[in-house]
Amino acid sequence: MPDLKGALIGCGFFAVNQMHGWNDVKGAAIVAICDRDPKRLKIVGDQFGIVRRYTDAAQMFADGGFEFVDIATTVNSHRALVEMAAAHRVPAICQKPFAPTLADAKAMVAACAAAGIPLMIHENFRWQTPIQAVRKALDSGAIGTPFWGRFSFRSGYDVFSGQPYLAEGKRFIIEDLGIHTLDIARYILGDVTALSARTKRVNPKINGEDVATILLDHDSGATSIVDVSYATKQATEPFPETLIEIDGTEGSLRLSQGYELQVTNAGGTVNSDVAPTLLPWASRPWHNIQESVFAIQQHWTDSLRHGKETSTSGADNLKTFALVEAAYESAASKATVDIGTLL
Ligand code: NAD
Ligand code: 89V
Repeated sequence: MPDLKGALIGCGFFAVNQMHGWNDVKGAAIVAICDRDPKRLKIVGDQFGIVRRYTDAAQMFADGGFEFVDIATTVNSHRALVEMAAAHRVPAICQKPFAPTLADAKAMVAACAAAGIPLMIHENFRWQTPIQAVRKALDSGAIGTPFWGRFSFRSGYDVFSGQPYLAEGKRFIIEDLGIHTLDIARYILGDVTALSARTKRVNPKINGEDVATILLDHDSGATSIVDVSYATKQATEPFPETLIEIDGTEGSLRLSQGYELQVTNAGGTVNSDVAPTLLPWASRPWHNIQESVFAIQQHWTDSLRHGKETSTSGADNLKTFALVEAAYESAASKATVDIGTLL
């Protein structure tokens, strides 16, 4: 079967990882790129040898010749670009965060459903090797039924030099990074019924919150904590590792710094190394994220070829995005938010 032809919109900081990922994916290839900034268009076009280049997404869609689009722009353009894809009946991947508001995200899901095209949110953290290893350990029944969890991302890494817009928005860590951690909590312990949150801004040079602590009630009856910080200076910087603790009826599981997974039950304790692969184009410490970019893009390609729903479809990701909205609402009101009222 020939490769699926794709087009990519947004040739910025993160898209370079996506372009490397597409080079490695079996069954798809990028044939056209678009960025409204001609400098970024040239840098990425030259680096990856893409001849078809556009500064206007509408023109690229009008010219066509591709079977899916990968939207790698920042959040404010997501709705217009996904709706453009829907209008042209082109299956779409959209980077996280889904949209500026839950109402926009719902409209995007509705537009794609009406057009009959798949929509996947590029929510890649659940595709990281260590997170997949945690999922597998739970699926094996090694710790019985989980009743408590903690999903923790605490770092002092300077994310602002690569992504200066992160310092500018009124919202920061929940919308940008907590969104991944909340998605991991859903992926590991299931959907969430209610949530309460507290936030803080520690770094005086940014506009949004850089610390958040979120308490989640899961459908299953489990309780979990999602705690995220970009204001935490430690002896060994863990960026970009998500650390996980799960207690179950038959044992417990700990994913600790250095990508070590420990599973304990009546049979004893098993330690394993669940470190991500350092792909040839990747660089530490980003390799954990970079490998998951390749993984989610391969998943998209396989799903599109076989007509299957993706793990992080638009419909699925509404349930993660609702947790983001709920966390901001709860932090402002100090009340617990019922997730069902948002969906
Ligand atoms: P960036 O600002 O470096 O790049 C965005 C690019 O999109 C820019 O070059 C800009 O000119 C272009 N662009 C914006 N609107 C456009 C439009 N309408 N048409 C054509 N081009 C347009 O941003 P970034 O850091 O690469 O982030 C992009 C997205 O990736 C964000 O949503 C961010 O949250 C997400 N991101 C995801 C991960 C992850 O692991 N999933 C990591 C980093 C960033
Ligand atoms: O993954 C992300 O969305 C990135 C970072 C890891 C820096 O938060 O923006």
